[in-house]
Amino acid sequence: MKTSKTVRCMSFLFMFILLFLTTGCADNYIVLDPKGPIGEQQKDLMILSTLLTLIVIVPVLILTFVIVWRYRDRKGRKAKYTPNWEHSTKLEIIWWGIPIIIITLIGIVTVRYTYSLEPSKPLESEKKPITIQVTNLDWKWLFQYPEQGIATVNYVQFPEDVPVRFEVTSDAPMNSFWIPQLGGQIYAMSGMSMTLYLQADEQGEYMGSGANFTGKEFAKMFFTANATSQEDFDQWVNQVKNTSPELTLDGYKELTKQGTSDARYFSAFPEGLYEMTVTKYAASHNHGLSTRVQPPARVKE
Ligand SMILES: [Cu+2]
Repeated sequence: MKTSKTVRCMSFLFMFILLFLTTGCADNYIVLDPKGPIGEQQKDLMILSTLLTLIVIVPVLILTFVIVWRYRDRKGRKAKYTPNWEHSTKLEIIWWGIPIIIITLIGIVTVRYTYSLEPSKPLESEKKPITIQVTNLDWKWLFQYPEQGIATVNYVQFPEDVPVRFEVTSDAPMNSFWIPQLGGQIYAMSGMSMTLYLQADEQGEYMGSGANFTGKEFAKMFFTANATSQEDFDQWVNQVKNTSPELTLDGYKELTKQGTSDARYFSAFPEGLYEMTVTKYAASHNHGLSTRVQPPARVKE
C-alpha cells in the first residue's frame, strides 16, 4: 500500500515536470526569446541569478523532506536524538559561509549588469543610432521621428541592426514603455524625458505594450514594433511622407483625449512638440529640470 502511494506521488510530480517542459515555454514566454543585444543580456542575467538562488533553494527543499522523513516518530527509529545539543562550529561555517559566498556572487553579477545595462548607455555599433521620441497618451502611444520628420500612433518601425535611441515621456498618467523581446521596460513620466537604447538583431514584428496601469483602456495600449531592412524602412518613411496627413497642434490635442486608437501615420508634426510636452510639466517635477528649493540654513548649535 505504502509503496503504491509513493509511486503515485512521484509519477504525478514527473507528469507535472514533463507537462511544463513540453508546453514550449520559449514560445509563450517571449522574454526568454530575445531578439536584440539588450534582451539577450537581460535573459542571461535572469538565468544566472536563477541558477545562483537554486544553489540555496534545492538543498533546502531536499533537506526539508529528508529531515521530516528521517526524524519522524515511529517504533524502532534509529535517528539520533540529542535534546541538549547546542553548537557546531562545522555547521555554523556551512550555513553562514555558503550564503555569504552566494550573496557576494549575486552582488558582483548585479553590479556588473546594472552598469552594462544602464538604459541611457549608447549601444556599441558602427551604425549611427536612430532617434524615436515616444509619448504616452490616454490610451495610445505616439511616436515621433525627429530625423525623418514623420509621426505614428501605436506602430513603430526601425531598421534592424541599428541602435534605436528611444526618448520617452508622458502627457498622461505615468506608464511604462515595453518591447519585451528587445529589452526591459522604462517608465514614461510627465515632465521627464527618459532615454532607452534598444536594438533588433532580426527582422520581425515585435509586441510592444504599456506595462503600467493607467486607467480604463490601459490593456489596449499595444503597439507593433517592426524591425525591417534599411531599404524597407527608407521606403516606408517616404510612403508615410507622401500619403499621410500632417499632425497639427489641434490634431495632437485630439490625440491627448481619452480613447484608444488603431495604428495611424502622419507625414509631419509640429516642430518641438516633444520638447513642449516635456517642459509643460517640468515645473512640477523635481529631477534637476526645475529650480530646486534651497534647504533652510542650518542653525548653529
Ligand atoms: Cu520621476
